[in-house]
Amino acid sequence: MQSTSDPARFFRRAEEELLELSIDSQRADWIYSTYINPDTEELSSRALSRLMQGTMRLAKEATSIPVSRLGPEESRKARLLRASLPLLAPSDPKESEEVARLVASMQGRYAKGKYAPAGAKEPLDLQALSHILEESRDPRVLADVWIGWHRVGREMRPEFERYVDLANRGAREVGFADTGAMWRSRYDMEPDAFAREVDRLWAQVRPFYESLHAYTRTRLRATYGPELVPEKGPIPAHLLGNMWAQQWDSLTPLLAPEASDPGYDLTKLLVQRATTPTGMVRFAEAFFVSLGLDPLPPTFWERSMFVRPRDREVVCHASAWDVDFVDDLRIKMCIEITGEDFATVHHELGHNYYQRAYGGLPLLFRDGAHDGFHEAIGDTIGLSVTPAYLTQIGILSSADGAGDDLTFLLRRALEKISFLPFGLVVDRWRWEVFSGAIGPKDYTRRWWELRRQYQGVTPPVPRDETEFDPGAKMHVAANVPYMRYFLAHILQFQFHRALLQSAGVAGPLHRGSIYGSKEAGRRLGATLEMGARKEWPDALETLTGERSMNAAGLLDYFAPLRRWLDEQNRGHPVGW
Ligand code: X8Z
Ligand code: ZN
Repeated sequence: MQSTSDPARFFRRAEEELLELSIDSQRADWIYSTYINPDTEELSSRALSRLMQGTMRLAKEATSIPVSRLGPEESRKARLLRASLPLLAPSDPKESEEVARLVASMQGRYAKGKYAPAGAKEPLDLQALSHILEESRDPRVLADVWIGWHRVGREMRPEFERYVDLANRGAREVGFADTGAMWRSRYDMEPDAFAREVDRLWAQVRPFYESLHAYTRTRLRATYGPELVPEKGPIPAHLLGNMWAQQWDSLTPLLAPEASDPGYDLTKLLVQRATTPTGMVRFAEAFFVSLGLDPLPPTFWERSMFVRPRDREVVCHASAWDVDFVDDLRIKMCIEITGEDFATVHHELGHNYYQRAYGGLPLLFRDGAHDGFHEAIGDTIGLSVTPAYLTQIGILSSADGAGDDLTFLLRRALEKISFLPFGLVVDRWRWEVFSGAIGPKDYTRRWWELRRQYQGVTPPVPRDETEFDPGAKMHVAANVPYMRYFLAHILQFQFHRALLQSAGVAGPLHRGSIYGSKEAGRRLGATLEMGARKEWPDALETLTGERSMNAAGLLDYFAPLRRWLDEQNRGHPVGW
């Protein structure tokens, strides 16, 4: 038992202990994620279990300190401590190890998932299956690949049911209604108020999404015929160029108007100039350095995983790490030389630069202002990857052509706007699961009800409860909260607009880049350094001058496309 009679001393000790447990857990998790086998699975589960138990004990002790004895920073620490992990286990060590093992096992199943489509010589992994979804226009091939991948969820189902039960009991021990309420408590407002906040933001962007959806449906109907694509109803999810229909930009060639100038193809340009995986990361680092931030430490280049190893199973889903919570920064990614991965390396380095900027704060403040900020930083930089920027750094030559504004915006909207309802659905579903509003016999049914309601998509074939389709998404299998990405997709445009302004860049938002702007870099740096020390409206104000999240930047960015889409939709039904 640590003494709680001196709050300052209690938090100093608690943070010391947590740091040690967290580093142990990170190291074990890194080894597991880059070399999946039964031993690493066991070691990482045990380290996570110890971290959960320590966190649980300290969180309980912190609540026993009378509120009147806590200074403002200490009461913030006490609040953050209770919800510092996305998973808490019951304090019984057996159950704590069990839930840690369940999550490691589900994540491992997902990472090792494979399917051999009809005619393939060998089973393909998710990356290879995803390429088929992006490139093929044969609906039978698309359905086969889609159905094949979704089998990965099946074996997880019993594990998932048990994990929900154990995780909820852990969250309840520290006073949350359930794990979903614990996740929603991380936004400096009541969990219910946060749910309303998300609805408010969705209402701002929904009409635009519906417009994009209607246009996409009309074009897909022309491609695949009225038997497959209804005039008024939802779009079959396997036709949208992505396993979860969360990002439709691979359909750009199909959806761009005939007379349009698509301009350059970033994938081709990168391949032509023989860009290496390390080279991709160097480009992203150079952007941050142009803003006045420091280059990444040598250990980043030595310890990161940039490519899929040939001889072992790894978690390929991209992630950014700070193993010692100071500057042992790393990314883990199976980089391919594509425009999509070019964006993803910027996304990941956004996490690393954030981690480094807050690395000097007390441990409990070493986090984003909220997790949507964390996800938005690298994407904000990605919005500055414009044709003018690519020309400036020599990737694009004047001969390649920058393309027209409309096609550029359409591609961006298919990448970012299509994502919004998916970003919302994953945790709307999980919040209901954790609260008990839906039970195991309704998991898959409710998943599709929500996906139909928000995204306007349907599965290629009827689904039933022998399937577990949510488990075919990494963040569900690995217990990673998802609402952060919805927030980030709105925030990044708010950030982009504000940073362009501080950089003194005028003109349309989609053409502007903050590359090389020390002033934008200062604002960004000042925000990152705040970590989670202050409530997020303070961080938002530092970055943008505003204190509430809103979609004005997003709507402004896409305004010309929005007008054009509404014109194209004239005479066609909108909605489903
Ligand atoms: O998981 C990610 C990042 C790592 S934090 C690559 N993203 C979400 C996803 O892939 O589903 C980025 C956008 C949404
Ligand atoms: Zn991320």
